[in-house]
Amino acid sequence: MLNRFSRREFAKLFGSAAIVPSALPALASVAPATHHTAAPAPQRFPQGFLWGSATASYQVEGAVKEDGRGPSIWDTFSHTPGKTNNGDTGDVADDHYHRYKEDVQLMKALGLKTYRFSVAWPRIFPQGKGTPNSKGLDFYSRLVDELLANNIQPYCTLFHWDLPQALEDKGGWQSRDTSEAFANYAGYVAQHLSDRVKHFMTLNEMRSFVDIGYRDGRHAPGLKLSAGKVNQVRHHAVLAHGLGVQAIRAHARPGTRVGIAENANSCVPVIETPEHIVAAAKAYRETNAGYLTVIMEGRYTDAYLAHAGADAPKFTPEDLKAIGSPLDFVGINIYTPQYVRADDSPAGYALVPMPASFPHMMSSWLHTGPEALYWSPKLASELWGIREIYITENGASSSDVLAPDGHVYDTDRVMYLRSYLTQLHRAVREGVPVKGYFCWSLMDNYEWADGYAYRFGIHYVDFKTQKRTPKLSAHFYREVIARNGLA
Ligand code: PNW
Repeated sequence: MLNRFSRREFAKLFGSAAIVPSALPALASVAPATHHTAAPAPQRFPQGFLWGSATASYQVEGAVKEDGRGPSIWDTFSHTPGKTNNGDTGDVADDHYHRYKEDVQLMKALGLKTYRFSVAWPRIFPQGKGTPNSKGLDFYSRLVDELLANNIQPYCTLFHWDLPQALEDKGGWQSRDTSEAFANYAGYVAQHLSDRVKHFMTLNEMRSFVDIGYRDGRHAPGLKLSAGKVNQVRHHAVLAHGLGVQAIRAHARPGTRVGIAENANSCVPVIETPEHIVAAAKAYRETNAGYLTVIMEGRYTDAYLAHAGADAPKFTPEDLKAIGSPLDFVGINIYTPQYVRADDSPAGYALVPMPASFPHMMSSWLHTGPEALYWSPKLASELWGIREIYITENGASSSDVLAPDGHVYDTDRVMYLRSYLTQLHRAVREGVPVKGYFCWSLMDNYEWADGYAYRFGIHYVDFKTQKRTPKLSAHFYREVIARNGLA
C-alpha cells in the first residue's frame, strides 16, 4: 500500500520527480517534491497554461423546476420510459444549483485556474424566446461571482444540449427559427455576464447532439431522421453557432472572446509516417466537414456536398458568411482517436476500424488512444491556422468504487490522464497553440442516456447523500496543476 511510505521513502524508491498521490493520509501534509539531479527533464507546460475542469448544466444542476426554469428536451426524454439507463433523469443530479459554493471549494482545493460551465437556456428563456426570466440569470451571476472571488476564471458554454422543449415542439433544430432564437438568447446572456465572463463558447459538441439526438435517436429528442433532414439539422446547428457569434459580438463588452466547443473527429495517423500523416489531415478536414470545417472555412467541402447529393442542406451565401465568422479561439473536446491510413482512393485516406480487443474505458465508445490529444489540436491548427486552442473536454469513465478506507483508487483514470497529458505536452512543446485544458469532469454527474452508472468525475459523488470525495485522479490532477506539468 502506498500510504505505508513517507514521501521521502517513496521518492527514494521511485525518484522525487514521480508524482506522489499526496492526499493519501500519510502523505497529506508534505510539501511538493523538488527535483534532484538525476530527474528526467521536467515536462512543464508554458507559464500561464490554464488548467481547468468542465461540467454542463443538465448534468449537474438539478433544480429543474426551480426559479422559473422551463422544461428542456432532456427532461422530456429522460422521463420517457426506456430511454435512459435505469430510467435515470437529471431532476436532482449533483444538486449543484444549491451546492455551487461547496463545488467552487472543490475547484479551489484542486488549484483550478478556470472552470467551464454551461448556461441552461430554459432557465433564461423558459419558452426558448420571448420574455427572459431574471431569476434564471441570477443563478449564473452568483456562480460567476463565486468563481471570481476564488480566483477561478469562468468559461461559459451557451448550449450544452438542454434545448427548451417549447422550441422542440415547433420543430427544434429542424427549424431555422431555433438558430435565430439561439442567437437572441446568446446575445442576451453575453450582454448580462460579459462584465465578468471574458470567454464564451456557443455550442457544445454539435456532432454529438445532431448525430446521436436526431439521427441515431439515443439522445434527446430521440429522433431517427432521414439523411436529408439530418443534414438540415446539422446546418441549423452551425448556423446557430455563426449567428450566436455575431450576437455575442454585438451585445457583449469589448474584449469578450468567442469560440466553440466541438468534438472534432480526432484523426490519428496509424503510423507516424508522412503518407499516413497527410492522410490524417485530409480525413480531419473531410470527416469534420459538416461541423468544424464549415465553421473554419465558411463553406461546405466539395466532397461533403457531393456525398450528400440530393440530401444536401439548403443554405444561402449569407448563412455561410455567418457560419464562417472569425473566432477568437477554438475549443476541441477529445476523448478517443479515429485511426486513419493512406489509401489509393480519390479521397486519399481510409478510416481504420477499431479491433474488438482495443482497450477502452467503461464507456465502450471511449477507446484509449492518447495520441488523439497530440494530433487533433496539431491538425486543426495546421489546417486552419488557429492561434488559440483549448481542450474543452478530455476525461474518462471508470468503474469507481469507494474502498473500505474511504478512497477511490481510480488508477485507470490516472493512467488515462497521465498518458493523454503526456501527448498534450508533446503538442505544446512543438508549438501547437493549446492554451488550456479542461478535465471532464469535476465530479460524477448525469451521463445522459447512460445515467449515473457511468462516472466521469475526478470527485466521487454519492448520489444518495450528495457527498463529494476526491478520487485518486483528483489528487493526481492537483499535483499536475501545482507543478504545471507532469513529472
Ligand atoms: C461529451 N460518443 O459527450 C459531452 O460533451 C459531455 O456532456 C459528456 O458527459 C462527455 O462527453 C462524456 O461522454 C459525448 O459516443 C457523448 O462518442 C458521446 C460521445 C462523445 C462525447
